[in-house]
Amino acid sequence: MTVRVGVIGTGMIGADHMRRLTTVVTGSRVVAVTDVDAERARRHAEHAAARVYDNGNDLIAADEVDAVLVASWAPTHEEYVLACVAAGKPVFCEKPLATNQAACRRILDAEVAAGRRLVQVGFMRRYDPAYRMLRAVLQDGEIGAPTLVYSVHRNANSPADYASEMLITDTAVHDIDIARWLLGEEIVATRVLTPRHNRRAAALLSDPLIVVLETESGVLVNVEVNVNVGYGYDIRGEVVGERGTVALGDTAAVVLRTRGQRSAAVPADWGERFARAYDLELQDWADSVRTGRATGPSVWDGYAVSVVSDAAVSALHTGERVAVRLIGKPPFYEKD
Ligand code: NAD
Ligand code: ISE
Repeated sequence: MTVRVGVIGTGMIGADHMRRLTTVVTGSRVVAVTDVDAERARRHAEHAAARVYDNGNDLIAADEVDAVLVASWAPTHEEYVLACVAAGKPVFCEKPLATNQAACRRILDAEVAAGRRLVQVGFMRRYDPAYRMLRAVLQDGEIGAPTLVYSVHRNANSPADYASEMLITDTAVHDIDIARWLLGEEIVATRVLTPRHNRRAAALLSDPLIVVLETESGVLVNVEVNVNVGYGYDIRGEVVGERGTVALGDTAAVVLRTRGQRSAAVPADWGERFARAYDLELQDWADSVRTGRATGPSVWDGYAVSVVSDAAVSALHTGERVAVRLIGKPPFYEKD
């Protein structure tokens, strides 16, 4: 069976995901497209030979659409994901699942009421081969029990309309999710520290930030969010254990040595750094739609990350340590 996908939002990542679903992923085809920028939707639909819909709700309801990929702006995610769940259609939603914990909770409750996994969230780092190897080392027990995690998330530039809270809600959400996944435990509290402002960033943007996360067992996760570093897209991660450490390796395919210098390229952006991870996450999603067995980042992961990110936004505003309170447990479905 070929999964017939409808795509909502054909901006930067939506268009790239369309290309993947059309030319990289096996067993999927994009049949329907919509965007509030109708011209953009038409242009991308033409490449994929897909039909253009006037709006997301019509696309979700269409008989020709088996599953939906939501890559529109974050404030629109809740409405579309809820509509997919109500229609019983599997949905891949780009991060964040929704803009706050109350909205994520509504989606979680809706999926639980539907009684089966329908939602996958776009936390693609879980599919990155390097992060997977790092997690395997941790699980082998090679470095002993973890005590500290360092996570560096640097972007070359941030968009002009970026607000300080977005360093957390749009960027650090990846680090929050990967820390939970690597350590296999939830975050219980957070603090946010604000170093001197990077003058490359907009005057009112609190950039960079240090987000400190505390886990259930007492591991401290130190996240540097730094979104105007200019030199490229730099993602680093290291876990310190009781008798060793494990860190992500360098991403460069080659290292140049010449004129007394040694150099290696830094990826330009997320599209380059995580290209393979995006391929694997969408292949996994398409496979899960076909088999009915979903294993990717779940609605619970989307909810848990949003509770932490809401707490971190509050910590940014107050300067206080803020406790994280998750309500309930990851849902269990008979079919899982
Ligand atoms: P973008 O602005 O380039 O694209 C968003 C598109 O959605 C635009 O074309 C816009 O016209 C369209 N849109 C907005 N509201 C809509 C609506 N109601 N219905 C249909 N279309 C609508 O943004 P982007 O960078 O592609 O980001 C989109 C989403 O993907 C965001 O949630 C973002 O956080 C996420 N994202 C994830 C990653 C990742 O690494 N996983 C990377 C980039 C973006
Ligand atoms: C973007 O939306 C992403 O999700 C990228 O992975 C992240 O690095 C970037 O900061 C976000 O703006």
